[in-house]
Amino acid sequence: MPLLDKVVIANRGEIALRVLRACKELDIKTVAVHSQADRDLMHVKLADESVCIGPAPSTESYLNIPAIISAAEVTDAVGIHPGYGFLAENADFAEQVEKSGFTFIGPSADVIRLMGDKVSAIEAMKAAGVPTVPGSDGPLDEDSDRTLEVARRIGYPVIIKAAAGGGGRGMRVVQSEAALLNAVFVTQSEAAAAFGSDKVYIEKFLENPRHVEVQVLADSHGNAVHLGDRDCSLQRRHQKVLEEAPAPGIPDDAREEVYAACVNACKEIGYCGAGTFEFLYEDGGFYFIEMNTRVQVEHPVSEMITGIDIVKEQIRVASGMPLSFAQEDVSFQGHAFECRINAEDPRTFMPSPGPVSHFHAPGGNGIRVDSHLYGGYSVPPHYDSLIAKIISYGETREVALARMRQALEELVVEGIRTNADLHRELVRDSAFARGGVSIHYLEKRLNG
Ligand code: MV4
Repeated sequence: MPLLDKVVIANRGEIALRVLRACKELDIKTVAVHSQADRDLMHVKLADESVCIGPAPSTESYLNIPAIISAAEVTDAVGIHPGYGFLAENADFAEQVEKSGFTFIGPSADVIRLMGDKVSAIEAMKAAGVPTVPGSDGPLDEDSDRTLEVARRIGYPVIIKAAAGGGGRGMRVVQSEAALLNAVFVTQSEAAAAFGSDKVYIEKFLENPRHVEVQVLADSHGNAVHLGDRDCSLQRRHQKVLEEAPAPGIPDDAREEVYAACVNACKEIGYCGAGTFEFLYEDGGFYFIEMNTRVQVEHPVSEMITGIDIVKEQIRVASGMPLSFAQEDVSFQGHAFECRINAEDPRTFMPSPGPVSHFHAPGGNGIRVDSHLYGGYSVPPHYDSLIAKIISYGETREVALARMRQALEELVVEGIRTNADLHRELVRDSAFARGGVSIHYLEKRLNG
């Protein structure tokens, strides 16, 4: 079974460059599709062909499904890689790509849809033996007595979540029974307005968990593997800031048990491609919350500790080929960190676009920089503010962290404001250095 011959990269910035590099390694022709504001993107220059798909606003370009499919048609491409964000988890996009005769580089539209509805995702995972958060095990209905009963059974505090939400959108914590029914009503109304569905569910609210996620890869021949876990607890307003692999301090037996459940779930749901199982980890237990059906920003830390190229595997399995390795071939070695460098004001966190006068990427042993930046490039104001990912690897967590400290010293980004100094502080933070801080640590540190 041959690899796809030509791929449209339906994204921008660092991930578009990351996908282009994987295509080049696989000797696959590349088509960059870009907005009018993105003519100067590095991957547009490096791609074999490029097509302007619309004006700067992403609704008219990177979210413009007909424009992207037309670009595939006019360039005779055969596959479309969605990257992350934009259309990556849009089941209608995946469906239209396939119906137009192209290969969507990701799981089937049906699986994207199943995981997009958090109620059906949890149901599927629970059925496959993945540990979930105690909760309503299904959507809340009109029967408010049953709602009160569910909350009483699991115990307060509880959290109400929109089935169509995810990533922190459409949720509300409830501390006591007196506040429950009103909170359900408000969450339903907000969900109807934001997502066009008022479906909500209840979970026990875990007060001080870590965010630990499991990377998986699966092919269309029934093979599924895991690439270990990542700790993404350092976040601000649901935006991850600094990630690492593996998650520190997790007992081997707990880890192996959750890996086996994730791999089994992939087989049960007919998963194909790269995916991430998101868990809350508290008091030694894993609790599934969501599955992401795309390649993630932080995938490089898993690549560093396994030596596996996740994007190349995505393309292989989308082409109908089997994974290039089996679970027994995966050996986990060392530790990796990733610092997300954003073009943003260090105090207000507001985006700080504009021309980059100087850019110097760090280097040396164990340092990888995934960035589309170059001196003279101007960061457009229309998109996400991620401008670079600095990834460090070491045989031990301490070595990887020391390398990250030095890499951040070497980094130079001039002309725009960035969060580099925040990272320079975090890699010197004693609690972070010990490992295992919770999802609330960074915000508490910033506000305290
Ligand atoms: C939770 C939770 C506590 N208990 N669910 C936020 C993002 C979305 N993926 C799920 N989120 C949470 N769900 C229960 N039952 C706390 C969060 C949460 C969170 C989770 C992961 C990373 C950062 C977070 C920040 C605030 C709240």
